[in-house]
Amino acid sequence: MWGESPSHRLSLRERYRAVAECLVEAHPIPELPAGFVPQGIARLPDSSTVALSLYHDRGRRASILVLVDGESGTHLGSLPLHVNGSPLVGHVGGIAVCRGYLWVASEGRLYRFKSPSAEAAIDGVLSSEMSFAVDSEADCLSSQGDLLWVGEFAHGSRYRTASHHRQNGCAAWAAAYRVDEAGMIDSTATYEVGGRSVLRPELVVFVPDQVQGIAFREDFIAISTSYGPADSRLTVYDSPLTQQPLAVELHSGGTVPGYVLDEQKTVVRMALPAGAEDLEWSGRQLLVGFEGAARRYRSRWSLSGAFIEDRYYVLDPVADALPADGQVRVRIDATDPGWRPAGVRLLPGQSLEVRCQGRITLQKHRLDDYPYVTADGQSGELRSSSGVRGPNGCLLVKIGVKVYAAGADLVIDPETAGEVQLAILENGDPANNDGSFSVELTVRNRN
Ligand SMILES: [Ca+2]
Ligand SMILES: [Ca+2]
Repeated sequence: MWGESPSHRLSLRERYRAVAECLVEAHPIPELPAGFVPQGIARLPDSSTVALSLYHDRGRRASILVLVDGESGTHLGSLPLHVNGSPLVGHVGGIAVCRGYLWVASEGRLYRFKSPSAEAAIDGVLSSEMSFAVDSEADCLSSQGDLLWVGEFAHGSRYRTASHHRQNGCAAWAAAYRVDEAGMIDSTATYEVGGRSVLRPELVVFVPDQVQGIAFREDFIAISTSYGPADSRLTVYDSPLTQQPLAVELHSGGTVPGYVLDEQKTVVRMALPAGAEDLEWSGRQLLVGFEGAARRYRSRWSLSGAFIEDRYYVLDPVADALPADGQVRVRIDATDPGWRPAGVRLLPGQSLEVRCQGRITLQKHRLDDYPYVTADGQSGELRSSSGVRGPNGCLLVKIGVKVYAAGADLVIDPETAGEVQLAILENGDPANNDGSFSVELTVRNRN
């Protein structure tokens, strides 16, 4: 009943073909028979454990965090959530891991917890001593580097967001808060919204209504939208964050940079079973949980024809949107030391091979001036950064050599992603350049 059956698998394929085609794995969500309702999802820093947050349908018991072994699907344990010694009886709509802490978004606040270990889940509770008021109901949560993205649910007049969240035809926003190395929100500026003093976000993205989950990568933003027993929708957009931002006016009078999700820039769109909730990217995989199998909804939604899903999914939805291995050849005028776009966009999970052809002699060799370049460059040997983030999210590849010889090559395996730009460090010596110098870039998909 509560577990998976072969017929279940078959009907998933029949009803949600796109999901079945990108489904990597699915494991049962624990604690549904006890009356808990799934909301948040994230992977713990050890990356093999998946955590979900659930609230209780009678609202008197502490909301819980359940830990599941991501490979076997084994339920490792359940931890009641406490705040300042009292049970957290909140909606716990989203969770994420950032700076080594587990963060829970619930009813207008972000709660910081120590990230639990599988051992800690055997008994005991998970306690938070720190929380932050944010400018929304905080219905879902995801992390992107040191940013926490807090999303909110909007629907009709019952779930209406603050007026400054509704712009450019959008019903709601997701707001980013930066977490510093000590695990504190890196913002002390506050302003008043609806009688609450909230932290000022660093940037915002305007989103449609019915958002239950939102997750950010360098290149893509994924949202899950759902309401009631109807099919949910998963939409993946090209990230608008490299565009020119709007200046969004806050209640305090200040402004914050804002971006708008562009429906024209939809990469993937697919139907999901009813009750899709919080999201999280894990590399190129996307985690999503469902609330439709909770005791609160299960029978009622079944009668309405909903597909009841009692598992969480790990999807690989952007495989088709990632470019295949490919080569680009870039000619470089060696007498011009400026930056130039290489016509390559590197995505997370990809590496870049740089192969130089032709010959170039540089006029000066002040390699010490370039912190990403080793200073012991031998003649004919390629030296470069491993890829440095530049302005507007571009990836800067500085080429620092005395002399390039044909066939010198290098693999750049960046942590980050973005447009690739190339630069020669110094002016080339015209007397020693025959103009044939070029760089061949090959993008490789890891794993
Ligand atoms: Ca929710
Ligand atoms: Ca999440």
